[in-house]
Amino acid sequence: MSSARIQPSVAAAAASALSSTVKHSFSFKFPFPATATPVVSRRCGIRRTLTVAMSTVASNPLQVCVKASITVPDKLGDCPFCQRVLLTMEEKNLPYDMKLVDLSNKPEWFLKLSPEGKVPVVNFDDKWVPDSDVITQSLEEKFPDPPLAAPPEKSSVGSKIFSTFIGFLKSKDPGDGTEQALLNELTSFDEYIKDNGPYINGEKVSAADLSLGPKLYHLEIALSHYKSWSVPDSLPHVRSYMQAIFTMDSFVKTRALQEDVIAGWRPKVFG
Ligand SMILES: N[C@@H](CCC(=O)N[C@@H](CS)C(=O)NCC(=O)O)C(=O)O
Repeated sequence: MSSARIQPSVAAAAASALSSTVKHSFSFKFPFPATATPVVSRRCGIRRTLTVAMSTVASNPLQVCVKASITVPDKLGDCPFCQRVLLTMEEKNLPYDMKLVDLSNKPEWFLKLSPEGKVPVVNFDDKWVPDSDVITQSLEEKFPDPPLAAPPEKSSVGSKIFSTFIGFLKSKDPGDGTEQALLNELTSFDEYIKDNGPYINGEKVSAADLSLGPKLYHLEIALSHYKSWSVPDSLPHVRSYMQAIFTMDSFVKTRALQEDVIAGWRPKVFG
């Protein structure tokens, strides 16, 4: 998909020109050049990045609250569930408007629309909906084209990798079996991809990959940093799968900064 982001140098002009909802389609004319830099506007204490995706479907951008970076101002943060939702919107060519939320100091406006205080939350028909499972399901129902749903038996492929990764990351005892538990899950996944790949649902990327991909990205960065560990060469299909997902345009556009992933896991490692 093509996308346009608006330069910070014109942010002030853009912020006054654009309301909180940016209406656009292919016919929308930007008064300034499209670049890969986000626009950040501040209004009523709401820090907002306007990301404008050109879609063949002319519709209002979806409003999505996501975690803000803790290392760089006004950047997307390191929430794999937020990235899953953003990836789904990107793959469905849906325009969206991100609201960056500082989770270490949750603003009042955010707690009003997300009483649990969690991201992601997305506004559908004037209702704020939490939970990436629910949000991605709703996106599939409301915007079925292109279809991303995988059959239920495939949706759970690789689903234990994230929890076993966290177990190993937190472990302080090299002999407690947590590394082996992760290796077992990765080995099953390697065999699955070898027989069914290159993606979980076969030839095409599906919602199952958009859920697992961000978690593998966290696994790679956090285990490399905190344990000097990487997916072994003996699991080539996992490695090529990760490479394929991490280099997708939509993934590159929505991924967290490495510094944020490292900082985000620090309390789990040392806490
Ligand atoms: N099951 C939820 C999990 C969302 C979640 O745990 N988000 C984290 C950020 S990665 C969060 O908002 N944490 C804030 C908090 O717990 O205070 C989903 O899939 O959306």
